[in-house]
Amino acid sequence: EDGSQLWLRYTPVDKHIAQQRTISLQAKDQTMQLAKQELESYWRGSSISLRLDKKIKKLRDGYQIKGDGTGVEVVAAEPAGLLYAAYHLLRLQETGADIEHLDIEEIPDYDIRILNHWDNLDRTVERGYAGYSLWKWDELPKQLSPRYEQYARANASIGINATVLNNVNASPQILTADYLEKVKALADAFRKYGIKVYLSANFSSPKVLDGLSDSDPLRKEVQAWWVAKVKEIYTHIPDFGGFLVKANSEGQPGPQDYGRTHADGANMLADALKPYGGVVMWRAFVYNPTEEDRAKQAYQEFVPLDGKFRDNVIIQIKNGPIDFQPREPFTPLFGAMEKTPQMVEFQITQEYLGFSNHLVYLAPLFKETLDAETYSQGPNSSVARITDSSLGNHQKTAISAVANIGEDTNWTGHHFAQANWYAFGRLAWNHQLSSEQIAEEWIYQTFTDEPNFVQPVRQLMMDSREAVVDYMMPLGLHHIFAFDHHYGPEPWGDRKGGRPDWMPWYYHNADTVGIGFDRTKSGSDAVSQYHEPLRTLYGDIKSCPENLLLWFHHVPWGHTMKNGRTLWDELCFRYDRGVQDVREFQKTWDRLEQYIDAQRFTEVQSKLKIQAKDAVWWKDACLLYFQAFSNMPIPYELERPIHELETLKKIKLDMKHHN
Ligand code: BDP
Repeated sequence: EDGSQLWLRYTPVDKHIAQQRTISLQAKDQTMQLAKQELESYWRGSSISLRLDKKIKKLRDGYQIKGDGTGVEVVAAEPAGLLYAAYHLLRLQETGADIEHLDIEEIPDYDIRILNHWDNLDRTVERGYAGYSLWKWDELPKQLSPRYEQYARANASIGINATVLNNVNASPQILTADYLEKVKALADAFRKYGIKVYLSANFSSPKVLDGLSDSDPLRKEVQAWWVAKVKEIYTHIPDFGGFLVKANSEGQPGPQDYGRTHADGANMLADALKPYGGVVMWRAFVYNPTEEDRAKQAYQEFVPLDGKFRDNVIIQIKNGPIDFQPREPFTPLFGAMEKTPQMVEFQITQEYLGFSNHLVYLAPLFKETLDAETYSQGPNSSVARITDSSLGNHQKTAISAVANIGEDTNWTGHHFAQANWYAFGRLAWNHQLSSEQIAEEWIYQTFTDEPNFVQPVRQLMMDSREAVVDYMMPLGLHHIFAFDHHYGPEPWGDRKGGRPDWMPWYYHNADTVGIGFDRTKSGSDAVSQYHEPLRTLYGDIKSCPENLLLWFHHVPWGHTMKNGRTLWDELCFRYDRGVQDVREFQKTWDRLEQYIDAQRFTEVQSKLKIQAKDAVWWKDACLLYFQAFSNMPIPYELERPIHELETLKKIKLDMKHHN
């Protein structure tokens, strides 16, 4: 067991069973045929009839399943719906549900459920920790790796229906005729699994690829270039999804290079895509090294543009206002642009969460954002309801996440990182599913249904996100990572001449008085970007949730926390708790050896050792460094540091990210 099968470890049904039941379908469509094939190979229940009824439009690409004990009837309005139903039936079977008596209707919460690959054309993956890119550009379009189809199947099995193939820091080359041939080959391989291909577009492409004097979106020549390019793409790929764009952000080109707005840029691309039904996902991840708090900048830049975007533009917004930290409040831009479709961008790849070394189950993090109340239209205005179009009436809804997939045999580097890919797909389909349920389904299908294994592993997964928050950045601390690679701690980090908003001190502000970022009215006033009652709740040190305290406040070391401890003591306890949690994960895991295969058992065991060491590294580095400001002892009942701060400061990791 090397993890290559992911959660798709179905055993083929024996001939005897197969002869006793039929899977019937009247259709030639290849997606529907695939649904039939999957059931023929693996379904152990009674006969199934699969039917397409285009009239039941409300189902979109969902399905209805009815089973009365003698047979199962599946209806969908689109071919992909039948495929998703087939995988749902197999999921029920593999998780031990009753597969004969069924009365199910499932309609996905989002139209576009999309992975963002940060894959470069040289096959390095930005912030990727599972080896090189899956896409073998040099072999394409002639040679097709078998993994393309396996990848598509895995996605389809959890309802993911779209993928952006290349990095948001996009090479213009992806839009050349040569590369479009290669992209077409991938699109062709994915199509029957219901997956549409999208591309990240470099805003300067007209200038770089065809020598136009500039890429000004208001110039006719530039607009015509995009119209022609889009036409070329659609002749290759008639169901092409559209563009994802990172513009005027971290050095990427964009409309502002020509004094134009994000809306001008997005609309030019949207107009070119419109005749084909394509969409533009325009990222709101923008910030500059100015006097203004980085956390406020996306809101300041985008809110004034509300109502100015074409209806096939969706603003893609990271879950938190800074950058995929272990914990952030939701980005206040959600719910602040009533006339503009918005989508969440999560990060499945663990850039800030221990790469593929740490076991961190991300469903609770995803749900924390989706369930977050924005109060934009009073109560019941969660991020989920804003983005799934329950509030407002948007043409197409979407949800995205940066993939953690690479060439590694087990796809994601850590066996448990597969669960985060799985969880994203399941939540994109139904954001009401609980993290526990998703974890449990995944464990059943990936490992075993043995309750003595399922229960403790589910608990371990559920505890893992709080553990990483505790040993890295408790109480609202953020971005105190080592420069650039973002793996280990570097709260002391400072680069001469470097951008302040990339330096840890910018975020923690530790001094002899206290620690934390004052985002209240007396500070950067980022709290004011939130609707009431959040503005008041976050803005008052007495009511601010403690897990976000240092995000919103600069708090004196001696401040009394809810449990009576001082802030300093509580910080020490949290770091220590994170370390103890990982130690517990190790004990839990070691007890489970008898239930699973040796390979995956030992591989996870070794990763937990790294995680335990890293947790102590984080704790010692942060506490020893902050102690120089607090001047208080680490509470004596806690384990003592085992590192010297000066030694930790010298650690240099060879973990340059590929950019
Ligand atoms: C940050 C990454 C950087 C990405 C950037 C982005 O450090 O590599 O290019 O986000 O999302 O998290 O554009």
